[in-house]
Amino acid sequence: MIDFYTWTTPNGRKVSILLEELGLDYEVHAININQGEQKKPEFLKISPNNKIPAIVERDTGLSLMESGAILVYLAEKYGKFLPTGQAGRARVMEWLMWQMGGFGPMLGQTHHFLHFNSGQSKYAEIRFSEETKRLYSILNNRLEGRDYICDNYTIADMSCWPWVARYEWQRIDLADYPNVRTWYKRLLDRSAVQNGYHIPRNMGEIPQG
Ligand SMILES: N[C@@H](CCC(=O)N[C@@H](CS)C(=O)NCC(=O)O)C(=O)O
Repeated sequence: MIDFYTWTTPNGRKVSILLEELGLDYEVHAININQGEQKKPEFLKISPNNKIPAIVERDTGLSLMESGAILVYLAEKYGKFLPTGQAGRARVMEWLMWQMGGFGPMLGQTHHFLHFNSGQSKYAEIRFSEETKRLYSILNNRLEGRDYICDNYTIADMSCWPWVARYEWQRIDLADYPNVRTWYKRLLDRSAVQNGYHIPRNMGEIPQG
């Protein structure tokens, strides 16, 4: 059994999608980051960076923060969605790191400056909007002739998909990135992705691309 601490955000959904894909038993603990619950001392013991997502494994007592680390840990432990061969594993790690270091953080800033605080800073709006479009182009190029980001469906796909699900907040028209759109819809067809999206609570219809 895994205790899963999360909220209705892309970083949380990466992990809920993997938990669903693996069919694991887990208990959801909603941490309302809009009400500052991530700053409570009891949560700090589990997540030293005061952010969701985090997991605690009941049988081992292991607690982990950082969505990328959680994805790698669970994929390795259950032997799915991360190749064991050195080259295949490296390729998935490459795209997972691309998501963790670029696609997620930059799009997160885009949400702040274009969606939540539009009009506050023209400079930031242009900077993050341009970078968002650049990153979508990179993903679109990578997906040319491919069903998934790497050779098979992996944690690299699961890490990027919930960020693309917020394309409206990013003022992105997926028609401009046809390979991303086809891939987005391919994953959207998976019941584990749909179930994972609605953790910790149902947020209405998932953007259809
Ligand atoms: N690099 C971290 C980022 C986690 C993160 O930014 N979580 C956000 C929600 S998506 C959060 O907890 N924000 C609350 C805050 O910043 O106070 C990861 O991938 O797990």
